[in-house]
Amino acid sequence: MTSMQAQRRPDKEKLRWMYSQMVLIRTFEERVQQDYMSGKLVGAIHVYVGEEAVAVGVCGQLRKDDYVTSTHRGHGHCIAKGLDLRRMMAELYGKVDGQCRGKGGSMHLCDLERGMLGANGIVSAGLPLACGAALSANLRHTDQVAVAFLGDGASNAGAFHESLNLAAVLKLPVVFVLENNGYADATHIRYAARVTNLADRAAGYGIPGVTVDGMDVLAVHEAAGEAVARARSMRTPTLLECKTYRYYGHYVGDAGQYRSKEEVEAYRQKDCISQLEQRLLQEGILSEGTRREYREQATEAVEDAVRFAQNSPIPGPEVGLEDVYVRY
Ligand SMILES: Cc1ncc(C[n+]2csc(CCOP(=O)(O)OP(=O)(O)O)c2C)c(N)n1
Ligand SMILES: [Mg+2]
Repeated sequence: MTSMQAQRRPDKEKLRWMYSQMVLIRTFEERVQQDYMSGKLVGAIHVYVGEEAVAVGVCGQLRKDDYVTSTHRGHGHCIAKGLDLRRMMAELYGKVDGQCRGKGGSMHLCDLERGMLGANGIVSAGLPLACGAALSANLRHTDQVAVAFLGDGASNAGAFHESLNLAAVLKLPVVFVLENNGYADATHIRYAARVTNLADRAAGYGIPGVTVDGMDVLAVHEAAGEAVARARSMRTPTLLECKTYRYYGHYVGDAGQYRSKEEVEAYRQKDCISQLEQRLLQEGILSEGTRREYREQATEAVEDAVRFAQNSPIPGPEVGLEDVYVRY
């Protein structure tokens, strides 16, 4: 896609891609949770289940050479940006064939060849990195764009405000994708902000702010298409808020007692995968058969990744100091 051709109305192929990607992310994470709880994975893990429409709707508008910075809840962003499932799983297993040779884990997944500049354990730290990537695109006179995913909690951090201002004044091609899932750990956003739509904060920096239903992948895809086109062709940043929800706790193992079963159930009723599935079945873009095929393919891909991860060796102590220092 060139700058002005950002796709707004997805064709059948793109719709099927969106469906298969959302199913793949969910299947991957359901398995990750199981394996974590049975003690096979290392480090802390935060899953994205329920929020898949945001990563897929946004990344569906990006090129391979566009940049993404992610968060501590990054599996969905990585999969939608095209990272290799085997290497991702090996990283979560702490094995030598992982993206960071097993030394990083869930919060350091990255793949520079695919523009994934990294998940990040520091809340809001991906935003300045996206500004830097976008500045480099401007200096190199390319039309690449950078997307920074962030949470509602991150939007209260200083780096958020500094990054939006910097992007506005330097005309950086960044799309700030604010995944408002209502909570920062156990704190509801109503205790932490006095605006209903966090996208309203964009006005303070003189850039467009847009709020969309983050459970609707088509709405996300359309709004992301406009924001990406604005960044590519006009170097104008956007704050795109997607209202979404995580079905599980803040981290794997968190019982999430700060919210009611009814609240979780209400969001599950609006599930992003079911919504798209119903629509595609009605429009004849999916059949019962292809629906099953996509789900089976996802299960097989995840099984394959798990086998790969299990067969990969644990890194030896000699890799401890590798990749730490760079010699110029
Ligand atoms: C700078 C910093 N402060 C606090 C934390 C601890 N912490 C990890 S995730 C999180 C909540 C983040 O909430 P949000 O940005 O809404 O993202 P979500 O978890 O909802 O995806 C906090 C406070 C951290 N990792 N980094
Ligand atoms: Mg949140």
